[in-house]
Amino acid sequence: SKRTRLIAGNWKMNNDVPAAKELAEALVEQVPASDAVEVVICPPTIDLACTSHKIAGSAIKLGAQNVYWEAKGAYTGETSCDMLKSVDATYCIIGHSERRDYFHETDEDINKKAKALMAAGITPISCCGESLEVREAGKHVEFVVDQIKKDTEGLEITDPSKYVVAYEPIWAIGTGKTATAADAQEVCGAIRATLVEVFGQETADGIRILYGGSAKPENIAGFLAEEDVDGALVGGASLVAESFAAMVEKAA
Ligand code: G2H
Repeated sequence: SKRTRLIAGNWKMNNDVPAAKELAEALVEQVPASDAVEVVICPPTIDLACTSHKIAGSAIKLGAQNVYWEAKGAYTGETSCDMLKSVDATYCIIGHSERRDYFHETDEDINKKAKALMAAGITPISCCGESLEVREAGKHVEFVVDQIKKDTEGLEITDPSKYVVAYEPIWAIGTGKTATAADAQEVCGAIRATLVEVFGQETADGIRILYGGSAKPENIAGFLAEEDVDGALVGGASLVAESFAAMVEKAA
């Protein structure tokens, strides 16, 4: 397709500073460089600076897992876009289902984060996805379409390679239960159609849509073979250098 694939590792709340340095070093050694695939790792906030230092000069790019939309001030515990830029982070995950569930993030919050990141020149990886309950009710497509509309409201996208969507069915996250490639394509196709409605065909054609949820070396090729799946957001398998490198290799 006309889109460069993207494999992003979401370390979640794993790896202290020494462990992050070690994993970053192993990734620099093992992840193959290829023009066909962009590679991003998203360590915890406390690891961003040391990881950035370790991957400098390699083909691996840095992303954060969260951001706050205000520029600075009395927001205890939060991290601004400029702070992310100061460690050369060029991507940031927003709206992961764990943040929606455990930290009560709303589509409105996610929309504000996307706007702040894009104004700062950082590429959002904006997550969406339905629960098991919604899927069993057969309402997964309309649920995700509604999230996309709310999360993208009022966004102006000039470079479609600088806005990324990740579809992560919540029932497939960290559970070992994967959606089938056809399940992923059904929703990713509907996401693309919604992006066409919101931004027009040309922009929508350039936006990467990732699949997430127990993606691993054994199943990634099946997802990538689908028309509207342009990469993966990888949790568990991104914590082992060999596995993450193998996934990049399969995408290259
Ligand atoms: C979904 C995914 C990465 P895992 O949360 O964001 O995690 O691959 O462990 O299911």
